[in-house]
Amino acid sequence: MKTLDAQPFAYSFDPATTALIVIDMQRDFVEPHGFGEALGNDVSLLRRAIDPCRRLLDAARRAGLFVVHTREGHRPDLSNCPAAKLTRGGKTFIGQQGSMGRILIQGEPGHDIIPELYPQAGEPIIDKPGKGAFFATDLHLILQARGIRSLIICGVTTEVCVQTTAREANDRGYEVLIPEDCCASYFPEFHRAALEMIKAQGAIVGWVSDADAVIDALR
Ligand code: TIU
Repeated sequence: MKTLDAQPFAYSFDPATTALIVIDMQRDFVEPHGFGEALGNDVSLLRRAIDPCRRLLDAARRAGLFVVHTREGHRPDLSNCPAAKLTRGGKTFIGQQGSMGRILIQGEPGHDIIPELYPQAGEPIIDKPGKGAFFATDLHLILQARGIRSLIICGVTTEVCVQTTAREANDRGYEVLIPEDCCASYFPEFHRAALEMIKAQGAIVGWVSDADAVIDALR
């Protein structure tokens, strides 16, 4: 077992039953001219998470942790995009043409993971139609087959896909740890509030720490 300083109290995990999940570090969210920017957001706020994620990903790979990546997106014919989701976003809609291809559509350049955090062979990529990584995907099955019990969750955005995935994981019986500098939001106050909610009431959803603490524990 490895133990690290975390909030609201120390967190222990067994690397053999722990997976690192990198949520939606896609060009559409993190790079200029994608979905995130089209929604009116400043992507530089999300780019802060790239370097901590990169360092943690390197450490996790060295320590032999199971690594999983997710991407949010839809089929080109939009058949797995609910009408309620298609109409959101103000002036920009899923499936519209952007400068990195059709927005949040599988197979388009903007849908892919940023080069800095690109998956390696053997690291599953979960394509998900929703915000949570467990909804309408085989993630739970893949984790169960590997005997995974604890998740370290990174990625974007903190209060949307990271938080939704953390809550889904908690309800499925996983321990959840979020390194706060490895996730980010277009709204820094939402990032802070989401992490407060997760660790409140004695880690009601999970624990919060940072990249350096997890990397030290993995050494
Ligand atoms: N818009 C926003 O903050 N997030 C998303 O739409 N998806 C994810 O968080 N991945």
